[in-house]
Amino acid sequence: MATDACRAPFCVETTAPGRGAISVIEVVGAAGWSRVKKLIPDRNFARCPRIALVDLVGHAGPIDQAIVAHVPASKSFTGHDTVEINIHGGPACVGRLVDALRRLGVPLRGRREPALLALKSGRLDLIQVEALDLLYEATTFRAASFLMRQFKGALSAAVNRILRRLELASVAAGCASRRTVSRRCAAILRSISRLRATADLGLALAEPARCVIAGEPNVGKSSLFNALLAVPRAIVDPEAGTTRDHVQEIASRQGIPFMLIDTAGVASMGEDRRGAAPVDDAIRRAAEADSLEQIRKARVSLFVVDARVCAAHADATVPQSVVRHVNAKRSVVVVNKIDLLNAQQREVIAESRLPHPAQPQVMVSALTGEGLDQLRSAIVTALVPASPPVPDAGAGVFTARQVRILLHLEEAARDAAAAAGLQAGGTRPELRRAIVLARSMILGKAH
Ligand SMILES: Nc1nc2c(ncn2[C@@H]2O[C@H](COP(=O)(O)OP(=O)(O)O)[C@@H](O)[C@H]2O)c(=O)[nH]1
Ligand SMILES: [Mg+2]
Repeated sequence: MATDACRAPFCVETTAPGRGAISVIEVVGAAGWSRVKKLIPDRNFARCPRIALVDLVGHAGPIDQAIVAHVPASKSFTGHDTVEINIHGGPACVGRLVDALRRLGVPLRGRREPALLALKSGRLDLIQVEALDLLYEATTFRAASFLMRQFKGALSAAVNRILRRLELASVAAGCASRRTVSRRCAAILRSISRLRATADLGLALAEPARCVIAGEPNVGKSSLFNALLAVPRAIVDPEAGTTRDHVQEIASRQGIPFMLIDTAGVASMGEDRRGAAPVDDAIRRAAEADSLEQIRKARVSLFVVDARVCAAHADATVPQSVVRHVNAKRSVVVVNKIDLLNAQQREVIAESRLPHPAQPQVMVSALTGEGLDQLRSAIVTALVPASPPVPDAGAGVFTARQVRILLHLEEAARDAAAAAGLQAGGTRPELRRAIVLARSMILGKAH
């Protein structure tokens, strides 16, 4: 197949940029091998071994000692001739090699390029490419093994099974009875719905959801952030307004990763700011604006309130400016500093529901660690609200694109089931639409 890669080789930095013992640069494309050989002055190498330790020398002098491996098109995962170059890690060696390759007509491209090439040559489907992309970034073992299963084709196989059943139902629509076609469509619809139910967990595993810690200054947000991470990452101080820029770190619970974000917080409306220096006030306003932006972007919000304030007046806890941004389903009210309360005060707070009755409320002490386990569980429940059939065992939906197509597919299957109840042959347009959708889910064709 004459593709771009055959005509114009390119290279990618497979390993993450930065310092490391080894960096791997891949040169993809038929002409790549002959270009790389121009960097190898060793005459013995002309006998062309598949893998060798060699000195690389470019236009500006020595580049590095490298292990060079030639993977022919038939064996490479892209379906194209590939040269894998292992050099010492670090920006200097990599920079010199990339520069030398560029001068030989081998430009540097993005890390996704080989996978996209594999998609073009039919070695991978789009679902597998999506899984591979996310696998590079996986932060928990559970997420990595889930994504590896999808990379190996679990979800593609599940969608392919649905696709085959849709095709059979479409054929049956021309000859079978109304009841038979209707029953088949209903069964397909159930399979699609089951697959869609895996999305919450699949999406949560695939990428760490943003989980913001919000609330007024000094309620203990940074203390809670540190306690949940179990490292003193953010600065804690009795003085209000210590945190300004937001600070973020990946955390996880039950193998579900989330990006915990500590914010400056949002002060109560009407708070007295007289006497504040104009510069301080400007910084505080910028920090508040950033906090609100973080709340807006977050999938889950933890609204921290001071237990003593709650005990004093049960409703004056979360500023209205913050409540406006709350998605009641995906937020948790965290009553912090309960170590400072007596038993009677604790009881009063435990019975109150703030600020929405539907919101989960957890009582904690960032100082003593009390209640932190319940808080971690509450975060997981907020991330994965329903308890779906766990996709760890098999196929799972894991990108917004897949969910979008699956919703359309479900709708088409439902319409087909309804149409089949009236007339078997009437299901054909809906089934055809469903077939196109199922194919586009696997192959990424426009629908
Ligand atoms: N007693 C008690 N003090 C706490 C607790 N959490 C935080 N603090 C204190 O409250 C003050 C403000 O904490 P900080 O985390 O900086 O609050 P932030 O402004 O919301 O980030 C500090 O003096 C902390 O030591 C807690 O659970 N119990
Ligand atoms: Mg803080």
